[in-house]
Amino acid sequence: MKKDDKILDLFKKNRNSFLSGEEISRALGISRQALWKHIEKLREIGYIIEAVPHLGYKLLAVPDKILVPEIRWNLKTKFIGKEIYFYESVGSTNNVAYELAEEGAGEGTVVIANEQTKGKGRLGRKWVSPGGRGIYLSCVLRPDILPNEVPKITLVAAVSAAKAIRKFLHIEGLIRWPNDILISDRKAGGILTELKGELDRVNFVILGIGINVNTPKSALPKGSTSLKEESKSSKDFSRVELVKILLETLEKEYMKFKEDGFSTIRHELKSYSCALGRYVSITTSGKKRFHGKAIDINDNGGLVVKLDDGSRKTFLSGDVALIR
Ligand code: BT5
Repeated sequence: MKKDDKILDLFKKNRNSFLSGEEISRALGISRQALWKHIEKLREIGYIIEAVPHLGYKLLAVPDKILVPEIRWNLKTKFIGKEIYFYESVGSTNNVAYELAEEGAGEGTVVIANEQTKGKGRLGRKWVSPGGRGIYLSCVLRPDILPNEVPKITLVAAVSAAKAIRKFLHIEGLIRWPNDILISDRKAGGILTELKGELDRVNFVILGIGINVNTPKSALPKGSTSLKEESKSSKDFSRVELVKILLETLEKEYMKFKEDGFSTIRHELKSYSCALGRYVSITTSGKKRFHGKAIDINDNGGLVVKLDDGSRKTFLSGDVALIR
């Protein structure tokens, strides 16, 4: 644990009492002067720490920001989020994570930003990422799979995001295959998976997840929504809390996928899927459009559609629009 994290940990374990400077310094093995510098640094970030002569220090309030020590505190993961890079503003967290992965960043390294100025969707599309409102994070993964299996990672992430939203808010987050998170048929989150690999080898995968948490509809593209809008809450939600749940859920689902293969994920994916049983239109990357009823998600994560002419077609990627 870093020194700042340790100080915060001590404060949080002693929420209602003062801790003397001597006690804290001793626990950390640093001088009183060094402790004072750490306290000043935490105050600059926005922590409100009371200091009373002869009594010591007490943590009064944690700032409502995305703070790495807050994400790390009590985070129940083994490798996802053990290394976290935070940026106040960045082009795209996926690009930063990609560069870090090229430099050797380990599996589970997370890049998170308060704002993205060039947030990316699939196929060169944009992801609107206003500051201070949403979650924009990317995770470096190094799965031992073939490149053609990487789309399954998107599905693992979609299940994780939908589950995390349900745990956090008890709101029904559904998955619009393959990478959209919808609430009441409106898009509240998306996933962008990129990879570096060769024909038969994956070097690394960058898994990008965007969730509109407190974002007002007015700041979002038409047809999209946020958790705050859907819950009709007047208060903002804690993005840090949701990030923690998301990272913990992602690690669990990813481990399931690595250990047991795709079958368990497929089962969950089907139960969270809003397209199954509905009449959809699906546009492939070649801009060809098909219509039919979505009937299954197969063992490879492909969407099986019964087309209007009665034939069945399995899609491995594409954009789905729900028609009825
Ligand atoms: C996605 O693409 O949905 C992938 C989104 C991934 C975003 C994360 S944030 C962290 C990481 N860093 C990045 O740079 N990206 C990832 P796609 O299925 O292509 O959807 C893109 C379309 O969604 C756009 O063309 C808009 O129509 C719509 N859209 C854009 N911003 C949105 C938002 N904030 N909420 C809902 N819909 C949005």
